[in-house]
Amino acid sequence: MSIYQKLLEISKTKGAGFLVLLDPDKIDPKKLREKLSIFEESGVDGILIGSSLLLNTGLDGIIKEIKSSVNIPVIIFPGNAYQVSRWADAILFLSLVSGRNPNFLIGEHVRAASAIKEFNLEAIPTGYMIFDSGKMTSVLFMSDTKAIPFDKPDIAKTHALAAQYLGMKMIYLEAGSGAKTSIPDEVVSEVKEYISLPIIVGGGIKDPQVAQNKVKNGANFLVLGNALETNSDSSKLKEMADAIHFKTK
Ligand code: 1GP
Repeated sequence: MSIYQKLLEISKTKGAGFLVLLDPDKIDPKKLREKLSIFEESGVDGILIGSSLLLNTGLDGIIKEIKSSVNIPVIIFPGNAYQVSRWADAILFLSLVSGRNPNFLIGEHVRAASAIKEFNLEAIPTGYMIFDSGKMTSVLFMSDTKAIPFDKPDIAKTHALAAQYLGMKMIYLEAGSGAKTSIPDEVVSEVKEYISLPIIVGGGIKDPQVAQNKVKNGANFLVLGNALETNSDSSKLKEMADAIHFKTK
């Protein structure tokens, strides 16, 4: 079964998937294995790895280590064409459709394509949409694009639909890592009603109730990064996983 199929299955059986984003620059190698086993035990469904700006040159080694520690999918969430590794299960092949920067619509993709083929890495075409959470996030700065305002759901809907017509298999609604405010529930539900693709929501989600509301409004996957870097004890994680998987509880 492809990783994409596996993700769809998770969303179907659990109501939504809980994905954790690991930023290679913030990983403490001494604590990685322990952290990963807590993730898996607590009900995390998959690991995303990548960063808008990556300083660490050891991505391959980190992914290899993650893969040897967990049985859940390990998926690259790349900030550019250098973030490709043969050790991952798949890569979100992101096209930054909310922007008009050709480099992130097709440029980095061309640079990465031959390595993805050589590594036999599953590419999951994903329409990536950045929203304005009221703060200049790394992804917005590094991509040199404009963000969609939270109060313009029509702009969000039509971008998502265009991405669907372009053949994307998923839509990622991104408030940016460390965003002050996560994507509003109304934006999630309006996009959900307008398109037929699975929706990933990330950026600024810290609270289980906030996460659950996104699922109730149509999110198929939630991505958490920052909140788990500071607090990843197993009871908090379990609480978050239960909130996201509430349909099966
Ligand atoms: C960023 O959506 C992810 O790409 C996660 O964001 O770090 O704010 O959880 P946080």
